[in-house]
Amino acid sequence: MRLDVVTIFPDYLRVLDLSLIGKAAGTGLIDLVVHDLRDWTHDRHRTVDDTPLGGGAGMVMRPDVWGEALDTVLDLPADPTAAREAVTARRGTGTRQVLVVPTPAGELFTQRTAEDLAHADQVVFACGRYEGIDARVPEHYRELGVEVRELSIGDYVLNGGEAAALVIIEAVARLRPGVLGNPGSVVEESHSEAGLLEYPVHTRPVAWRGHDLAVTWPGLLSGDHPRIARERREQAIARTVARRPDMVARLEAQRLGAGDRAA
Ligand code: 6GU
Repeated sequence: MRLDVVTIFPDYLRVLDLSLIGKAAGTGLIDLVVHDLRDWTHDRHRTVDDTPLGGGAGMVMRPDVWGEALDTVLDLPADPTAAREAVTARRGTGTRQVLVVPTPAGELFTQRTAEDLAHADQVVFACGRYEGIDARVPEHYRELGVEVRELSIGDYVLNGGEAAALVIIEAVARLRPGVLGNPGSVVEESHSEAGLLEYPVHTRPVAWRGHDLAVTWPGLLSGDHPRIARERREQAIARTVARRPDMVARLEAQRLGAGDRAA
């Protein structure tokens, strides 16, 4: 899998060199390239932004600079007709390229989105700063037939897309075969399938600072695996009810939907 990040802060992504993803990059499982957007400017000041048309606060990133950068990284000709043909041809060969634009105004990035992106051949991240990237940029690549995902990692505001790109890269890369040490930990974790949070985990010592698992969770030490599975599921449900009422509402909606189909 090829990952490209275009940013005005390439150093921001250097932490990836220290991570599992950086190690995967070393083995060729993941090919990660970070690009400096300013490499596609032509003026002395390497300008990437301008004031918002129609007025308002902050600065907006220029579409011309982004266009040249993304044509290069997506390997597309600048001419829209030729680009459209290149995209169609590539899709015909089953090659999947996705342009991800991190933005607080995007659709919510979830484990489902990560699972989907993990099937792509190339994911290109266009990291905006200031008030964002000129809206014609994602529009243009969508018109060319490129799969474009404008994604938000949650309901809060960051100063730029770089931290969001780091989050998305880690969530996606660990789903690729060979990137994570233990593939079992991919299936049992929170948000994977059941729509429940993960149950609490424990290790030795059995008694620690007055918290004795032999007292609070005798089932855990019983060796009775059906009982352990049952108690873990109860814990997962209790936790989800307490912490994530939104997930409980979705579970109930799903169950109602299934019942309607059965009736
Ligand atoms: Cl993807 N970008 C920014 N700037 N802020 C965010 C975000 C993304 N997701 C949540 N907040």
